[in-house]
Amino acid sequence: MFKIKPASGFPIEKVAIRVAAESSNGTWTTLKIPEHIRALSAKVYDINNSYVKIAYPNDLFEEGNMPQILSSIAGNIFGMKALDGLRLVDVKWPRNLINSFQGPQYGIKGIRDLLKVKKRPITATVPKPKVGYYAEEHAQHGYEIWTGGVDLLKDDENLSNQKFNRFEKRLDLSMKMRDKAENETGERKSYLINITAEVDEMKRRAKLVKDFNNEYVMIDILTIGWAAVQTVRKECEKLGLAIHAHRAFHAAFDRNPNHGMSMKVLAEIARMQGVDQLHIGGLGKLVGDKIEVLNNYKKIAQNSNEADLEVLEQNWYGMKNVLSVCSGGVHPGIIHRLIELLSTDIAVQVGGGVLGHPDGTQNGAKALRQAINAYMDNVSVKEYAKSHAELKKALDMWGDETPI
Ligand code: CAP
Ligand code: MG
Repeated sequence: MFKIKPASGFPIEKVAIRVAAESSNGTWTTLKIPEHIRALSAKVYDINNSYVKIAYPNDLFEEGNMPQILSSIAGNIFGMKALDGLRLVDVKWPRNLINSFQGPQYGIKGIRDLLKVKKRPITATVPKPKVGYYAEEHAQHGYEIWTGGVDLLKDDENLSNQKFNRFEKRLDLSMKMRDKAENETGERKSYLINITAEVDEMKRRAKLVKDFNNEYVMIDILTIGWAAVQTVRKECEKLGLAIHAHRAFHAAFDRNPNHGMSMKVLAEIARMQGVDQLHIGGLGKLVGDKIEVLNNYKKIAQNSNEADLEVLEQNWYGMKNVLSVCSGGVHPGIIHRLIELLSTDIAVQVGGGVLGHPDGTQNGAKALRQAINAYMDNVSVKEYAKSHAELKKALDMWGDETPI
């Protein structure tokens, strides 16, 4: 399903046909072609105002090759002069293509089993500032985050192996802190450590992560590219590691409602490529309204979804689901909005809303966990804060405002 804004003077029907042609096997002029090639042409089958649906013959696509598929349905067409705007709104994926990708190794159930967290939302915290801490400082924040009651320490998207914080040293020190935190709390703790790099280097780092006994790697799926995601997924199958997918760069594709592609489509691809958890928006400081976040959730958390104005129905044919991570300007005072919109089957990722707590990181982590516990106990955060000092301080600081 595309949304097309024709260039002036071009009727939508004509532009729709050009999009179908350029994204399948046509070109700018008419060719005399044999019948078997004509059978590979895409067809415009529905036009509803600016929404255009195009059907593609299955044989156009190479199974298991996402770059090839996207070079067709999300390739040259975005630059056509016959249109001023083109948005890939949604894709209905056929069974054979879905089955040609690995999909998630763990899925929500696998992640919950791994962390031994049955029902409540899973929690994660990224130390802020994003980059700059020495490995020792980073690991110390990790210790405070974990012992404050958070499940997952997370790296920021632009922290990898800089000279002030080397990957292996950070991993080593963090794992020592993790073991300590697990002993002290009696809870499972893990680390979303960012292995984002060139592909061979990512494989090397993933192996290190396994050697140091961690359960997760984190990758920036859009800056590394889909083929690289697929390679990491294969590597993680061998190593038994779960994948946390950060989506930095997504807004370059999905922010303009009249151009690019929707986050839903990116999320669908991420599911096929096999990430176990994915950022879908947090109704906080970054773009993405309620409808968008909910649709992202439906596409990755459910086994099927129904059609809507900007949504095509989809059956996932048994492919595992993906844990939705809500992040970006989230703090204890606004978490309940995410749970109410989606469910408790999400992960809540909070950086500034923990590290910015007036009484420090560990108390910030406690406040985050208390906000989750309040929801699970069916008590408002305000009420819960009366008997929980850390939460009270967080609410005094940030109220229930959404940061911009
Ligand atoms: C959040 C975050 C995440 C974004 C990603 C940041 O920090 O670490 O990367 O949330 O966006 O760098 O902004 P805060 P999204 O908790 O301090 O805001 O989840 O929308 O992909
Ligand atoms: Mg970040």
